[in-house]
Amino acid sequence: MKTSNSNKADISQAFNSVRQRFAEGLPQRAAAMLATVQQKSSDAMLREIIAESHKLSGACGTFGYALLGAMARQIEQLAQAIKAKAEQEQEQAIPELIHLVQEFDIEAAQVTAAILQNTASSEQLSVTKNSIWLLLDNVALTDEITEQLHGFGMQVEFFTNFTSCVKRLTKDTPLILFSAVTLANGESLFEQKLLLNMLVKQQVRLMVLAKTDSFATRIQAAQLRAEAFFCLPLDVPEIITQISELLDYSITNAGRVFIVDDDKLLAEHHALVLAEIGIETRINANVEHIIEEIMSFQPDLILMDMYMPDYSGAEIAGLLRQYRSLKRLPIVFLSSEMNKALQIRAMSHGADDFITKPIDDIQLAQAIKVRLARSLQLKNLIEKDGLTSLVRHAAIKDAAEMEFLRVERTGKPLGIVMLDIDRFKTVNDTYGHATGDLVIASLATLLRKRIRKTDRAGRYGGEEFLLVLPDCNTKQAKLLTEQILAAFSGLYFNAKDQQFNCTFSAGVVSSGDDNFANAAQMIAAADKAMYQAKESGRNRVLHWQPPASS
Ligand code: GH3
Ligand code: MG
Repeated sequence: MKTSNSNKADISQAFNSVRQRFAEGLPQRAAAMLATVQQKSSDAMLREIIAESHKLSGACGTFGYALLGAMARQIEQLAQAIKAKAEQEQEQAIPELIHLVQEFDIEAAQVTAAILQNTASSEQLSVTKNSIWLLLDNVALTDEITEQLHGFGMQVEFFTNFTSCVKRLTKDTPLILFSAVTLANGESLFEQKLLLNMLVKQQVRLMVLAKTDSFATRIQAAQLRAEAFFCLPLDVPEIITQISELLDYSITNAGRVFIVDDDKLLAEHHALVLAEIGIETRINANVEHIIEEIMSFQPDLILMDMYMPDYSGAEIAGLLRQYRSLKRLPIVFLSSEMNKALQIRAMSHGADDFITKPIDDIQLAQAIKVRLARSLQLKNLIEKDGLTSLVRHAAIKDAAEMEFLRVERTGKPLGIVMLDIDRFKTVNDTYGHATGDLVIASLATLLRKRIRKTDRAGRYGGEEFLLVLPDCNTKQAKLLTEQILAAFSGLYFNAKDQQFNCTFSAGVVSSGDDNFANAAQMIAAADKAMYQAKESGRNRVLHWQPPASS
């Protein structure tokens, strides 16, 4: 009985893995079919389309992608019908065929995106909207951005005029609209009242592309709450980074608030109010353990009552500021208007701000939300690297040390991965530094997409990255890194009319592999394994082996 169950499990696992590989290859097959159908109409072209769509419709059905299967069948039938027509009539029917293949291409990208998210982590399953709409009339640019975004499993739709975008908005909502300020026909985004209203109502985040950089245009964009402003010539990696940042932020992070209040009921009430707007909270359980509690929760802001019987809020703020890693953590006091003198004293102890009581729930939530957003923004600017939006060397090392301390408390293994792009110098030398930057930014985006919410990724050096994976043993860390490697080597970059891809080498270690004294030793071990991966041929993930005892 047991055997047959485990057999079944094996078979279903194997099936899933094949299904996944099929899905991963779909976008490329769809893209190839699109390229074929866009060639000059000929019998050979049609035969190719018929053969490929026939194969795809069968396989899609087998693997449970019914819609894609049906779409492929439609393509096949139309191509058959066109092939049967006289040559002069064929020409007219081709646009419809191209249209069907384009739709297939978009749907295939979406299916793959969903699969990638499933394998990335179960937490990402809850992600519903991952879509970006592009409103541009520059076809080459649209293609370039779309291709990049598809590579990261994002869903992209594009529009070439404002009206079609408005129509679509009545049916669906993207997370982000990336729109040109003016179109070639003279229409301006700023005049599209209906569209702009819909964006506000549906809480779509707006990024704009202007032809030139001017104060007046920037102010107008700011009035529309555009969150990013780009000009020609476009820095595509920068756009991708900002889009992925906005997405990550919208999906995962409304920030965390740590509440310190001796009145437990009040603290719980505040926690509920903040939870309502998606902010994660934790209440200080024991003031004498406050440092440990803060270190383990990693809040983005502290909300503290100023008057507490045992210790004043100002004293506790002073205590927190003695810890280097807590020096920048914003502390907001709840205090009454009466006590200006006390407020000033609290400021001198390192308080950042006051929210004056009495305050109703909505005001409190709004007040915290605004401060939190600002604080996250500043934290990002300080800690994050501009090209990749990942935390920098010092911050990722700090994160590793912090997680290492947690291992001692929880006993759960910590995985550390060091990875470095292979022969990256050649990429720079062959395709230029800007393309090299694009490769780095792409790997960063992929890392962010592929790791769990509790994992951390940092840019350790130029083309070197560090992953910090709590509750992850060597085997799991290796598997994850291998999946990332497979996805990365499947990303194709275009430069100088050529297509190329890259690989990386990685070293993996887990806290259980040896008696490590700190995270720095684990990082050194991961680094060593990474160099062994380089020496043994690159494009691989090796785990650290303790030196053979003599
Ligand atoms: P290996 O497979 O052994 O890692 O070879 P490699 O060529 O990747 O390694 P090497 O260390 O010789 O070269 C790394 C290059 O990465 C050198 C450096 O100029 C480049 N680099 C570092 N940071 C950046 C960056 O931010 N952008 C770009 N475009 N290049 C960078
Ligand atoms: Mg390298």
